[in-house]
Amino acid sequence: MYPPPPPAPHRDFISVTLSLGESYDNNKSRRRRSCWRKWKQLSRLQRNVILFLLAFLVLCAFLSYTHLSSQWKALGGSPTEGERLRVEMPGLKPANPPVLPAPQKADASPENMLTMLPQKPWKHIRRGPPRLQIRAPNIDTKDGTQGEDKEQVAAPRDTRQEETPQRTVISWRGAVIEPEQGTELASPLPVLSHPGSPNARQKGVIEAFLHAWKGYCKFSWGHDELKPLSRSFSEWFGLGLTLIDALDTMWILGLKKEFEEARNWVSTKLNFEKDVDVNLFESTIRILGGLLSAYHLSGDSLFLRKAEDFGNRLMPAFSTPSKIPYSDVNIGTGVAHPPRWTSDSTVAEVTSIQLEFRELSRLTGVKKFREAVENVTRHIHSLSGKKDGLVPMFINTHSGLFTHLGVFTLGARADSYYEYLLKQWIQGGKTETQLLEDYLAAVQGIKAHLLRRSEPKKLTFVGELAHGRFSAKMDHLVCFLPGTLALGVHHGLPTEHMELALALMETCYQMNQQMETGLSPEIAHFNTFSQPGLKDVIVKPADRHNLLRPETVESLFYLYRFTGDRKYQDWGWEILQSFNKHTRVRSGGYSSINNVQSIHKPEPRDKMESFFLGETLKYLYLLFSDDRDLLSLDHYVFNTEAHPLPIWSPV
Ligand code: DMJ
Repeated sequence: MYPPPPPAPHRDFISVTLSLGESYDNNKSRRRRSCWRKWKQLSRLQRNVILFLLAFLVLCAFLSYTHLSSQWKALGGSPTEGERLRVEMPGLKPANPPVLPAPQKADASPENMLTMLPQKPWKHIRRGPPRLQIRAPNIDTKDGTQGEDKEQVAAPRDTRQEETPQRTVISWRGAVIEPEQGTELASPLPVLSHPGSPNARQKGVIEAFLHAWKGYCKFSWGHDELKPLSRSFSEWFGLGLTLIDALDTMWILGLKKEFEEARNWVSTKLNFEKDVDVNLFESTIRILGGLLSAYHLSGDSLFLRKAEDFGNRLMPAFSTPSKIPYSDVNIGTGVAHPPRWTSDSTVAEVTSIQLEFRELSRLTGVKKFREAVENVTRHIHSLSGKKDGLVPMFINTHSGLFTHLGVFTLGARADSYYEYLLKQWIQGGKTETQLLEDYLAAVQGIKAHLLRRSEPKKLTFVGELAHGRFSAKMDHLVCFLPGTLALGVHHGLPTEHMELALALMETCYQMNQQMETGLSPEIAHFNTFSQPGLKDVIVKPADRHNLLRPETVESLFYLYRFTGDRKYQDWGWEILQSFNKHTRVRSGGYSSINNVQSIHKPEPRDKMESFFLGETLKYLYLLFSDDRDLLSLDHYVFNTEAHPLPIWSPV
């Protein structure tokens, strides 16, 4: 009924039969016979495939053996687990690849794809040992005869030891910046051993300092600021601000007698149990910073005790809904508050107290100091409202959000945010990569949005941006930037930052040099159009005052340290002479002036700011030194008030 099935096509199969549980028969000849019978039953193709597989296995076994034995010989021992795995699994990557992993993405914009590798060191500066004696903290070396508090502070502990910093790699525009290893306590604490006799220019600074100090001692001893013309004083916090700000300068300049007298005042008269409001930022950078530096340089634990007391009194400022601190705190009552007209704080103020509180934490072992300020850093790191790393000028203490969005400056209210990103990264032994990321992003933001060139000299300047509109206005405060950029390059950041530093240094010098008095105005505007007879720097009547600020000479100090170019010393010398000519008051002290464009009527304002002694004269003295180990920048980082703090030693 059905057609017969078609003949089956001929096929060869390789069949593998696993016969489990077959009983063992000890009859060898029977087993041999049945194997042979089975072999004969296989087709030719089946037999060839089996023979080929066997030959391949033998070859593999032989090759593996020779490779392994040569590796063992080379290592002189048996293979490690990792090596065994790599032999067995050739695709496995080595645990420690000899090259760094591909740089992580920092900014995907095409302009940021420029290659920066390899990092060329900028005219390498010898990084010798610091000119410091290393000795244990001096627990009350002073006699304490004036009834000072003899209570001992807890021995410095390294709170950071509890953490093992992660070794991560940051990339920026293709540059790979590898953080250094973790940090350890810089203990025993270093003490400055005073170097040989000062040179002629340094003597000029000492003379200026002593003249300023004479006025302070005569007319305002123990008060905040000297009013040199009226031969009196002004109070801001009522805490001997100038005296504390000047302590480490006296130590560095070798003014031992003056230092000793000031130290006695701190010991017997400085009392923080006072119903007085202080500005958190200003008092941190000047008082806390000043006391910590005095402690490090002198080794006198009095200063650390005072610093810890003061730090504790500032802590209520951080008790806000957002943990972004209020601008002011009463150190007697512990009541903190924002300014009367707003609940905002200034961004530079809340981000430029970290070096000091972190150091206080490290020295005392009290974690809350560090935690409070690092909360702020973390919060701002992840906050929106920035423009390519540039931050707005205000932040709200309730919401924790930036306010007054869209206005960007490197001047007042934002300046030291950028400075402290870099300096904290350095302080912490270059392990905190978020700080570095933010700093590098900000430098790119400056380049992308704030740089222009003036006419006729084509000076590079840093302007401001307000809601997309560029303004050719640059505060003298911005002149911290060349020094900070150069410091970054010294610590391994892209050498292109140095090009910008050199250009901006020239600009800051011109801001002084193009004025009749040789002193910079508080704010400069730059001429960006080519018009005959116009200079690069234009000054508006309201901006032509000079407050004896340090920023130009601060940057000159860094630039001279890193380049060795003596023109920077010469520029600093010119500026010191201009201060002497136009701001010096005969009876003692120096005064800020109203008009840098008039040599006949500079109009003294009758005030000597504490930073003239704390910063301006200190940076000038260091600028004129040819000893790179005098407060070596590999061992110290200066806070924004020029108080040197130790870099936590790399392990
Ligand atoms: C100082 O108190 C500090 O340098 C601060 O960062 C800016 N203002 C003055 C000096 O100009």
